[in-house]
Amino acid sequence: MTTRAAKVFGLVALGMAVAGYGLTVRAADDDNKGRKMATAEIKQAGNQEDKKVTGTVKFSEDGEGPVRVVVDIDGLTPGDHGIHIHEKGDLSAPDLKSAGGHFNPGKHKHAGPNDKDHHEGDWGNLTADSTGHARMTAEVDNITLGTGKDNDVIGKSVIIHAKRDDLKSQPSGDSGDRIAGGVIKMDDKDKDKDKDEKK
Ligand SMILES: [Cu+2]
Ligand SMILES: [Zn+2]
Repeated sequence: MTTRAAKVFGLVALGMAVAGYGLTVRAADDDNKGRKMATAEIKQAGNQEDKKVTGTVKFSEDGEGPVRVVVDIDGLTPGDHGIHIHEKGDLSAPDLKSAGGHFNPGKHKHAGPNDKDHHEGDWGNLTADSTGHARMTAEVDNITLGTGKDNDVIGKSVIIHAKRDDLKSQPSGDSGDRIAGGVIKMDDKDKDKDKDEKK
């Protein structure tokens, strides 16, 4: 009994000590409750024959924080490719035109992600290396996951283009054909509970 009580006290003391340094320690269960995760599985457009573009765009958000985005794509032509969130989750057209224009609930102009005024869906360019692989991470504060607000991206799509986004041509950066895309869907929480990454 004594030993166990001492152990519990020790843990509490540790938690308080860490909190004193401005860090937040939460149990894994609490962490999962506050975290929202979504994924867009990227597949190549029906009209693209010679390339095999595949990959994922993963979204996560803790509480009210920014949305963290991790893009991981293979099968691209080396170089820059425009990448955006588009306003519709309809990828039925072989050229992906059914996805509509850039996600733009705030009625902005097309630009780069670092420009003051830009579409909520403007992520700029994804750069593929010589093997066709591209990875991009970002933290964006102008979109939300599953909130039902205007800037909720669940049910929208991520589209990758054949060419570089020039970050200025209206309405979409002159980035050419839509070569691949995926619909943004909330992850199945029960499925992800066990394989959640530890921080
Ligand atoms: Cu686009
Ligand atoms: Zn745009």
